[in-house]
Amino acid sequence: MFNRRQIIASAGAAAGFAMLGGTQSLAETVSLGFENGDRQLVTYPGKRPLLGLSARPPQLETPFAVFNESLLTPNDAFFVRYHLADIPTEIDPETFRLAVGGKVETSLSLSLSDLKSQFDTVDLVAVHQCSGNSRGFTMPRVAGGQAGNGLMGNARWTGVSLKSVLEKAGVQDGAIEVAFDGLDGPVLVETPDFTKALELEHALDGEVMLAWAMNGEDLPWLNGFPLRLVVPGHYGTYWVKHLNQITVRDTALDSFWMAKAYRIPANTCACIEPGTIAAHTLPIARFNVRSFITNVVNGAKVAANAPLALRGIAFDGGYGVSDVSLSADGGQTWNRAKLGEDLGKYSFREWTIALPVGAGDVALMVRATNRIGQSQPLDALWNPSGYMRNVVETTHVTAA
Ligand SMILES: Nc1nc2c(c(=O)[nH]1)N[C@H]1C(S)=C(S)[C@@H](COP(=O)(O)O)O[C@H]1N2
Ligand SMILES: [Mo]
Repeated sequence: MFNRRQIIASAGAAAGFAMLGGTQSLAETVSLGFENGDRQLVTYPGKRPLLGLSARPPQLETPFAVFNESLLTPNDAFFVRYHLADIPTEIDPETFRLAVGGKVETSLSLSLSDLKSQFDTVDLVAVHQCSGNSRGFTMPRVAGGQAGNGLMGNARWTGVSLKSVLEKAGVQDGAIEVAFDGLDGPVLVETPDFTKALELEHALDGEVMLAWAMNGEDLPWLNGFPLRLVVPGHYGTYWVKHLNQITVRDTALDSFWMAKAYRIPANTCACIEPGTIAAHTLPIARFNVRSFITNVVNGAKVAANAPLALRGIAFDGGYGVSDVSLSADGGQTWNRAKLGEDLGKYSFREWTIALPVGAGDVALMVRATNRIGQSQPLDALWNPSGYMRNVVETTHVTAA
């Protein structure tokens, strides 16, 4: 399997295009439903045709229909996001090493087989979502990748706990943070390298993982082969890909990606009046609650005056979804959906319902609540980066 990966990578490097540019398929265009939301389907190594957002660096969005296929998002359909164009095109999994250093008793240099043999292997189903998922729907519009709802996915991650690796290295007194760096880098020196940090307590919570597999297979190249950080319930920006360096720190990391980017207004809604500037900001952290209908799309024709079979997904930042309710009358009455199999508190939760609908234009709304009572706003909130969109989603159908 490793050999196959390396060949894919070297073929990409040789072609000079395949890894970084992908191939465009059939000039097929998909509309995401907002201004400038037309996307071409593009094909990259290890991926089925996905919605292309940019080529350098590669950014690929999952077509929404995939979320109706299965509760676990297939590896070849999983979204891809990078910030820096210099992404690795050759990695030898035999010589790959993870360095663990900084404020530790013993610096470590771990191969993949060291990770697999020296620590307990753990498994966790968790949603991975970019902070800017759904940004393209933000009104008034904001700068940044104009994404539909496809910068998310749910997978079973396999690896070791970060805690076990940090314990082996021995964290020194006075340490406050753990920083992470991957093999990708900037093309221009002026662009800052992509580095992120977690507070020490979070890094030691036993849930943050160093993962080498996704849904039972090696990580796809573009999702961080051969090793990535998995930070359950937290936005994708912390899920550092091609992870090769962990540094325990006694000062806060003030990299561009911590100090300037991925920050939200420091209030409970993470929102401000459009056009204003937040007085105080915080690093983005846990997911808020979201839910989607997956089997019926905007513009669908359905039977009038009959129960409509709906299904979809809901998730939150790791407290667990406790309720999903739907309305077919603009939010006046809500009907409780039946929750499906529980794959764990960090997973997509499936729901189903037979929802009575009337006739004519019907607005279907879905709203989830989690175990600590967090839910979704009926009116969209706004922040200048278009992060954390979680408005109650409305699907317009015609019942005839
Ligand atoms: N090395 C590296 N890791 C990274 C990034 C990056 O640019 N470089 N982007 C982060 C962001 S913002 C997101 S949303 C996720 C995307 O992960 P994926 O491409 O596997 O979907 O990776 C994170 N980890
Ligand atoms: Mo992201």
